[in-house]
Amino acid sequence: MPTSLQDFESVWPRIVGDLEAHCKHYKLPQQSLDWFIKSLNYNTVGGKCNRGMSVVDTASILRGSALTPGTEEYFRAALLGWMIELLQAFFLVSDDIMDSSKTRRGNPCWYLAPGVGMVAINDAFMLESSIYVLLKKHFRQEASYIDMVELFHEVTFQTELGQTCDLLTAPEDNVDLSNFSLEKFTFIVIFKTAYYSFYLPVALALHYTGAATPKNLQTALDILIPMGEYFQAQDDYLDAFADPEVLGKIGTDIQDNKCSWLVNQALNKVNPEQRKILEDNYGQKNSAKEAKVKELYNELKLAEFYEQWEEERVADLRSKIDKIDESDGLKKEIFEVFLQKIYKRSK
Ligand code: DMA
Ligand code: MG
Ligand code: MG
Ligand code: MG
Repeated sequence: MPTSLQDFESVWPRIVGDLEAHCKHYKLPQQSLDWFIKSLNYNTVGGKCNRGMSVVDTASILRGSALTPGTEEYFRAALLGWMIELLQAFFLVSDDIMDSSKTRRGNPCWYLAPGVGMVAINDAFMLESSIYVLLKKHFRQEASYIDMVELFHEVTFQTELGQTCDLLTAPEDNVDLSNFSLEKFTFIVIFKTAYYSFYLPVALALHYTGAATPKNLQTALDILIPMGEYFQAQDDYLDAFADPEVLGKIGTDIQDNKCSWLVNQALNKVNPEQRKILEDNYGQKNSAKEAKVKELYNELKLAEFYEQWEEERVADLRSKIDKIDESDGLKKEIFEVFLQKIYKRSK
């Protein structure tokens, strides 16, 4: 049985308590402490926690029985999961500023919350630094400590490379559709999403249970990177086609001139007149122009095309999972459970 969001969230107050104690040790003035705790709760809690809960679920599958909520073993696996959620919070707070987004998880983006503004930049840094405070406090004595520290550092760097490419391929003042390509799309999504969202949870669980080897980490990577690629294509599809009320965020990719899955597929399908519509309307901060692009997406039947493409990708992932050799310490179930969580998601 996978862990429940309720059990996973039940360990969060203890984590906030640890970070609070660390700040109190430095005699941080109360107003700043209250601010930090408010930012921690606003930005880290309230999402689906798929990434974080996957650490617990993967650890349970690896050891062959579910970790029991309330035990120290559960707490430590969940703590590693919450560190991914902190990393995600750091990325999202800054991503929303850079993407000029308005809402996140059904609430105003943190930088738009009353009285926050650009303090959000420092708040993002603090969310990231919190990971290493917690890792040191709870895992310093473990043989896998330095592997976990290096893993967080490397995955953070990879994500930032992805964000760099995402942002530079989407200049605000220069819409040039010939800049886009599926090759660039693939680099962007693997780096900005797949490493931290898919590889990191499983790699952490392998380190946590002491089962990590160079070989099984590589096998995990070989499946989880394409799974993350699929997940970000889904994110791009939902950006234009999902109900923002359900998704919890309002799409910005068209107005932001993003090299998204949808625009790349559109470019493959357009005739010269349709390409002109894209050129005249893509990448501008204008909702009437955004609506014209969406109209073209409908004309090109991109939603239907996406659904077909999704089936192919999922079939391909299932066949990759099927070929896993379980003798090197992995279980097919880890990847099946992960795929099940995202297949045909609506948020
Ligand atoms: C997501 O890119 C990547 C990171 C590192 C946050 P995105 O801008 O498509 O995400 P979202 O759609 O959630 O703003
Ligand atoms: Mg964004
Ligand atoms: Mg972004
Ligand atoms: Mg998106």
